[in-house]
Amino acid sequence: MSQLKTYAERAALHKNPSAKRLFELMERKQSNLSASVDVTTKAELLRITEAIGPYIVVLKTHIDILSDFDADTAVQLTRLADKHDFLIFEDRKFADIGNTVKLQYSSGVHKIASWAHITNAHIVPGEGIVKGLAEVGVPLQRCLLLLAEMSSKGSLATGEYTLEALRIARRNKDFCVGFIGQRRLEGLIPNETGEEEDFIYMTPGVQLGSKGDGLGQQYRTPREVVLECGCDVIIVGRGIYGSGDLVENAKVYQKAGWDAYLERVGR
Ligand code: 5FU
Repeated sequence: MSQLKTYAERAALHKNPSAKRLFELMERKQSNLSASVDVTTKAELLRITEAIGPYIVVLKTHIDILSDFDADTAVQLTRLADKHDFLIFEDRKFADIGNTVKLQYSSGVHKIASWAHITNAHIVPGEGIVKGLAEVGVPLQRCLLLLAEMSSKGSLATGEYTLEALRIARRNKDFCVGFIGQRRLEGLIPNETGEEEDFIYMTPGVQLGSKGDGLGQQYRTPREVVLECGCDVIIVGRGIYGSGDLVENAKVYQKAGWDAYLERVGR
Protein backbone atom coordinates (compact mmCIF):
# COMPACT_ATOMS: atom_id res chain seq x y z
CA MET A 1 0.00 0.00 0.00
CA SER A 2 2.16 2.85 -1.22
CA GLN A 3 -0.03 5.54 0.30
CA LEU A 4 1.04 4.32 3.75
CA LYS A 5 4.73 4.69 2.89
CA THR A 6 6.58 7.94 3.48
CA TYR A 7 7.54 10.14 0.56
CA ALA A 8 11.20 9.35 1.35
CA GLU A 9 10.56 5.60 1.11
CA ARG A 10 8.70 6.09 -2.14
CA ALA A 11 11.56 8.11 -3.69
CA ALA A 12 13.54 4.87 -3.72
CA LEU A 13 10.84 3.13 -5.80
CA HIS A 14 11.18 5.54 -8.73
CA LYS A 15 13.78 5.36 -11.49
CA ASN A 16 12.52 8.44 -13.33
CA PRO A 17 14.79 11.30 -12.16
CA SER A 18 12.03 13.93 -11.93
CA ALA A 19 9.71 11.63 -9.96
CA LYS A 20 12.49 10.63 -7.57
CA ARG A 21 13.43 14.28 -7.09
CA LEU A 22 9.82 15.23 -6.36
CA PHE A 23 9.51 12.70 -3.53
CA GLU A 24 12.90 13.72 -2.09
CA LEU A 25 12.07 17.38 -2.12
CA MET A 26 8.64 16.84 -0.52
CA GLU A 27 10.42 15.27 2.42
CA ARG A 28 13.13 17.96 2.47
CA LYS A 29 10.69 20.90 2.35
CA GLN A 30 7.96 19.19 4.37
CA SER A 31 5.48 20.19 1.73
CA ASN A 32 3.11 18.46 -0.68
CA LEU A 33 1.83 21.73 -2.07
CA SER A 34 1.71 22.66 -5.73
CA ALA A 35 0.65 26.20 -6.53
CA SER A 36 -1.21 26.84 -9.74
CA VAL A 37 -0.35 30.42 -10.66
CA ASP A 38 -2.93 31.22 -13.33
CA VAL A 39 -2.10 34.83 -14.09
CA THR A 40 -1.67 36.48 -17.47
CA THR A 41 1.56 38.49 -17.28
CA LYS A 42 5.17 37.44 -16.85
CA ALA A 43 5.78 39.99 -14.08
CA GLU A 44 2.84 38.74 -12.03
CA LEU A 45 3.83 35.09 -12.50
CA LEU A 46 7.41 35.78 -11.37
CA ARG A 47 6.33 38.00 -8.45
CA ILE A 48 3.94 35.41 -7.05
CA THR A 49 6.37 32.55 -7.63
CA GLU A 50 9.18 34.40 -5.84
CA ALA A 51 6.91 34.99 -2.83
CA ILE A 52 5.54 31.47 -2.44
CA GLY A 53 8.56 29.51 -3.71
CA PRO A 54 9.77 28.50 -0.21
CA TYR A 55 6.47 26.71 0.58
CA ILE A 56 5.79 24.74 -2.60
CA VAL A 57 7.25 21.61 -4.19
CA VAL A 58 5.73 22.17 -7.63
CA LEU A 59 4.90 25.34 -9.53
CA LYS A 60 2.06 24.60 -11.95
CA THR A 61 1.87 26.84 -15.00
CA HIS A 62 -0.47 27.47 -17.93
CA ILE A 63 2.21 29.13 -19.99
CA ASP A 64 -0.16 29.86 -22.92
CA ILE A 65 -2.22 32.33 -20.86
CA LEU A 66 0.71 34.77 -20.56
CA SER A 67 0.20 37.75 -22.87
CA ASP A 68 3.92 38.60 -22.83
CA PHE A 69 5.71 35.23 -22.73
CA ASP A 70 9.29 35.39 -23.99
CA ALA A 71 12.31 33.09 -23.79
CA ASP A 72 13.43 34.92 -20.63
CA THR A 73 10.22 33.83 -18.84
CA ALA A 74 11.47 30.24 -18.93
CA VAL A 75 14.95 31.34 -17.84
CA GLN A 76 13.50 33.21 -14.84
CA LEU A 77 11.18 30.35 -13.85
CA THR A 78 14.14 27.95 -13.95
CA ARG A 79 16.17 30.36 -11.82
CA LEU A 80 13.38 30.52 -9.23
CA ALA A 81 12.98 26.72 -9.29
CA ASP A 82 16.70 26.35 -8.50
CA LYS A 83 16.66 29.08 -5.86
CA HIS A 84 13.61 27.78 -3.98
CA ASP A 85 13.98 24.05 -4.75
CA PHE A 86 10.79 23.18 -6.60
CA LEU A 87 9.82 21.49 -9.88
CA ILE A 88 7.89 23.10 -12.73
CA PHE A 89 4.74 21.42 -14.06
CA GLU A 90 3.30 22.81 -17.29
CA ASP A 91 -0.38 21.84 -17.20
CA ARG A 92 -0.53 21.58 -21.00
CA LYS A 93 -3.02 18.71 -21.21
CA PHE A 94 -1.74 17.44 -24.54
CA ALA A 95 -4.49 15.71 -26.51
CA ASP A 96 -3.36 15.00 -30.10
CA ILE A 97 -1.67 12.20 -32.03
CA GLY A 98 1.88 11.21 -31.06
CA ASN A 99 3.62 13.03 -33.91
CA THR A 100 1.82 16.31 -33.24
CA VAL A 101 2.32 16.32 -29.47
CA LYS A 102 6.04 15.67 -29.99
CA LEU A 103 6.21 18.95 -31.87
CA GLN A 104 3.95 20.82 -29.43
CA TYR A 105 6.11 19.62 -26.51
CA SER A 106 9.52 20.38 -28.05
CA SER A 107 8.91 23.34 -30.35
CA GLY A 108 6.79 26.41 -30.98
CA VAL A 109 7.12 29.56 -28.93
CA HIS A 110 7.06 27.81 -25.56
CA LYS A 111 9.49 24.86 -26.00
CA ILE A 112 7.84 23.26 -22.97
CA ALA A 113 10.17 20.27 -22.73
CA SER A 114 13.19 22.54 -22.33
CA TRP A 115 12.03 23.94 -18.96
CA ALA A 116 9.08 21.94 -17.52
CA HIS A 117 10.09 18.93 -15.42
CA ILE A 118 6.53 17.60 -15.52
CA THR A 119 3.72 17.83 -18.04
CA ASN A 120 0.44 15.99 -18.57
CA ALA A 121 -1.72 14.44 -21.27
CA HIS A 122 -5.25 13.28 -21.95
CA ILE A 123 -5.50 9.68 -23.16
CA VAL A 124 -8.31 10.43 -25.66
CA PRO A 125 -6.00 9.76 -28.66
CA GLY A 126 -4.77 6.41 -27.23
CA GLU A 127 -1.32 5.26 -26.15
CA GLY A 128 0.51 6.91 -29.08
CA ILE A 129 0.31 10.23 -27.22
CA VAL A 130 2.52 8.83 -24.47
CA LYS A 131 4.96 7.30 -26.97
CA GLY A 132 5.26 10.60 -28.83
CA LEU A 133 5.83 12.70 -25.71
CA ALA A 134 8.30 10.13 -24.35
CA GLU A 135 10.51 10.46 -27.41
CA VAL A 136 11.09 14.09 -26.40
CA GLY A 137 10.80 13.85 -22.61
CA VAL A 138 12.77 10.73 -21.67
CA PRO A 139 16.16 11.95 -23.00
CA LEU A 140 15.63 15.18 -21.01
CA GLN A 141 14.74 13.23 -17.82
CA ARG A 142 11.22 14.69 -17.76
CA CYS A 143 8.09 12.91 -16.58
CA LEU A 144 4.42 12.72 -17.54
CA LEU A 145 1.14 12.55 -15.65
CA LEU A 146 -1.99 11.14 -17.32
CA LEU A 147 -5.35 12.78 -16.74
CA ALA A 148 -7.25 9.88 -15.19
CA GLU A 149 -9.97 12.05 -13.64
CA MET A 150 -10.81 15.74 -13.54
CA SER A 151 -12.13 17.89 -10.73
CA SER A 152 -14.84 19.58 -12.78
CA LYS A 153 -18.53 18.76 -12.66
CA GLY A 154 -19.71 16.44 -15.44
CA SER A 155 -16.19 15.28 -16.37
CA LEU A 156 -16.29 12.38 -18.84
CA ALA A 157 -13.05 10.91 -17.47
CA THR A 158 -14.71 8.20 -15.39
CA GLY A 159 -15.16 4.41 -15.30
CA GLU A 160 -13.41 2.47 -18.05
CA TYR A 161 -11.64 5.60 -19.30
CA THR A 162 -10.01 6.10 -15.91
CA LEU A 163 -8.99 2.43 -15.77
CA GLU A 164 -7.43 2.70 -19.22
CA ALA A 165 -5.25 5.55 -17.93
CA LEU A 166 -3.93 3.16 -15.27
CA ARG A 167 -3.26 0.43 -17.85
CA ILE A 168 -1.38 2.86 -20.13
CA ALA A 169 0.67 4.18 -17.22
CA ARG A 170 1.61 0.64 -16.18
CA ARG A 171 2.95 -0.04 -19.68
CA ASN A 172 5.00 3.20 -19.79
CA LYS A 173 6.43 3.51 -16.29
CA ASP A 174 9.81 4.94 -17.32
CA PHE A 175 8.12 8.22 -18.33
CA CYS A 176 4.55 8.07 -17.09
CA VAL A 177 4.95 8.33 -13.34
CA GLY A 178 1.45 9.17 -12.16
CA PHE A 179 -1.89 10.82 -12.63
CA ILE A 180 -4.00 13.86 -12.31
CA GLY A 181 -6.82 12.30 -10.36
CA GLN A 182 -9.13 12.56 -7.44
CA ARG A 183 -8.19 9.28 -5.66
CA ARG A 184 -5.68 6.43 -5.89
CA LEU A 185 -6.35 3.94 -8.66
CA GLU A 186 -3.83 1.08 -8.29
CA GLY A 187 -6.26 -1.09 -6.34
CA LEU A 188 -8.92 -0.96 -9.07
CA ILE A 189 -7.19 -3.44 -11.40
CA PRO A 190 -4.85 -6.24 -10.26
CA ASN A 191 -1.20 -5.58 -11.05
CA GLU A 192 -0.27 -8.68 -13.01
CA THR A 193 3.48 -8.06 -13.02
CA GLY A 194 3.65 -8.78 -9.30
CA GLU A 195 6.30 -6.02 -9.01
CA GLU A 196 5.86 -3.30 -6.41
CA GLU A 197 4.43 -0.23 -8.15
CA ASP A 198 4.10 3.36 -7.10
CA PHE A 199 2.36 6.22 -8.88
CA ILE A 200 2.21 9.89 -7.95
CA TYR A 201 -1.26 11.42 -7.64
CA MET A 202 -1.47 15.17 -8.12
CA THR A 203 -4.89 16.59 -7.37
CA PRO A 204 -6.48 19.89 -8.40
CA GLY A 205 -9.79 21.18 -7.11
CA VAL A 206 -8.50 22.01 -3.63
CA GLN A 207 -9.61 24.94 -1.54
CA LEU A 208 -10.54 25.59 2.07
CA GLY A 209 -13.80 27.44 2.56
CA SER A 210 -15.30 27.10 -0.93
CA LYS A 211 -17.11 24.24 -2.67
CA GLY A 212 -16.86 25.53 -6.25
CA ASP A 213 -16.49 28.49 -8.59
CA GLY A 214 -19.74 28.69 -10.60
CA LEU A 215 -17.98 27.42 -13.76
CA GLY A 216 -17.95 23.74 -12.85
CA GLN A 217 -14.89 23.62 -10.60
CA GLN A 218 -15.47 21.48 -7.49
CA TYR A 219 -13.32 21.88 -4.40
CA ARG A 220 -12.33 19.52 -1.62
CA THR A 221 -10.11 20.17 1.37
CA PRO A 222 -6.45 19.05 1.67
CA ARG A 223 -7.56 16.58 4.32
CA GLU A 224 -10.18 14.96 2.07
CA VAL A 225 -7.71 14.73 -0.80
CA VAL A 226 -4.60 13.51 1.03
CA LEU A 227 -5.92 11.59 4.02
CA GLU A 228 -9.26 10.24 2.82
CA CYS A 229 -8.45 9.71 -0.89
CA GLY A 230 -4.71 8.94 -0.67
CA CYS A 231 -3.51 11.57 -3.15
CA ASP A 232 0.04 12.92 -2.89
CA VAL A 233 0.25 16.51 -4.07
CA ILE A 234 -2.46 19.12 -3.60
CA ILE A 235 -2.80 21.67 -6.39
CA VAL A 236 -4.11 25.01 -5.18
CA GLY A 237 -4.78 27.97 -7.45
CA ARG A 238 -7.17 30.72 -6.38
CA GLY A 239 -6.99 29.52 -2.77
CA ILE A 240 -3.47 30.99 -2.76
CA TYR A 241 -3.40 33.89 -5.23
CA GLY A 242 -7.15 34.71 -5.32
CA SER A 243 -7.47 36.92 -2.25
CA GLY A 244 -5.72 37.81 0.98
CA ASP A 245 -2.01 37.46 1.73
CA LEU A 246 -0.15 35.19 -0.69
CA VAL A 247 2.48 33.99 1.73
CA GLU A 248 0.02 33.39 4.56
CA ASN A 249 -2.26 31.46 2.22
CA ALA A 250 0.63 29.32 0.95
CA LYS A 251 1.67 28.54 4.54
CA VAL A 252 -1.89 27.52 5.45
CA TYR A 253 -2.13 25.06 2.52
CA GLN A 254 1.39 23.74 3.10
CA LYS A 255 0.53 22.95 6.72
CA ALA A 256 -2.90 21.49 5.92
CA GLY A 257 -1.47 19.22 3.22
CA TRP A 258 1.49 18.14 5.32
CA ASP A 259 -0.58 17.46 8.44
CA ALA A 260 -2.95 15.28 6.39
CA TYR A 261 0.05 13.36 5.02
CA LEU A 262 1.57 12.85 8.49
CA GLU A 263 -1.75 11.52 9.72
CA ARG A 264 -2.00 9.20 6.71
CA VAL A 265 1.42 7.63 7.20
CA GLY A 266 1.05 7.58 10.99
CA ARG A 267 4.01 9.81 11.81
F1 5FU B 1 -6.78 18.54 -14.65
C1 5FU B 1 -7.28 19.53 -13.96
C2 5FU B 1 -8.50 19.37 -13.27
O1 5FU B 1 -9.10 18.30 -13.26
N1 5FU B 1 -8.97 20.44 -12.55
C3 5FU B 1 -8.29 21.63 -12.50
O2 5FU B 1 -8.77 22.55 -11.84
C4 5FU B 1 -6.61 20.73 -13.89
N2 5FU B 1 -7.11 21.77 -13.17
C5 5FU B 1 -6.29 22.99 -13.12
O3 5FU B 1 -5.96 23.26 -11.76
C6 5FU B 1 -6.95 24.23 -13.66
O4 5FU B 1 -6.65 24.38 -15.04
C7 5FU B 1 -6.34 25.33 -12.82
O5 5FU B 1 -5.09 25.72 -13.38
C8 5FU B 1 -6.06 24.67 -11.48
C9 5FU B 1 -7.12 24.87 -10.43
O6 5FU B 1 -7.23 26.22 -10.06
P1 5FU B 1 -8.16 26.73 -8.86
O7 5FU B 1 -8.02 28.19 -8.93
O8 5FU B 1 -7.60 26.11 -7.60
O9 5FU B 1 -9.55 26.26 -9.15
